[in-house]
Amino acid sequence: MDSIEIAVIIGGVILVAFVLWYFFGERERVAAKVVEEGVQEIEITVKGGYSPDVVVVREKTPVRLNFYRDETASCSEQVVFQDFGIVRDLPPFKTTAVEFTPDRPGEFTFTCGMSMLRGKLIVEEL
Ligand SMILES: [Cu+2]
Repeated sequence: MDSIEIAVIIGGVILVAFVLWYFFGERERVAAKVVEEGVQEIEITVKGGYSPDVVVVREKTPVRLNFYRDETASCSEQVVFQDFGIVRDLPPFKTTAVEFTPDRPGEFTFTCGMSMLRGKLIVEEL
């Protein structure tokens, strides 16, 4: 085997690993990114569920969750953060920002208006 063959084999292995990860890998637990003004921001797609459905943020730091509702199914027309007293309408095919500052660490569920779709907000201690 010369080095080109080895490189091709290694490339193939990496490609297969990527495809397996892409289609079957765990995709939960996405940490929000901290943008300039110190806001933790993340995009969440709403389509028969929330993607990602586990979002990790830090406490006592403003959070902006941008929900993009990619459907008209009435199930997802509201998002509810019961622990934080937040209810928001999500117009279809639009991004709706939900902003608040988590005041305590813990795991908090967010749901649609009927509690059918579920996601989890993990608030980590500072
Ligand atoms: Cu629902």
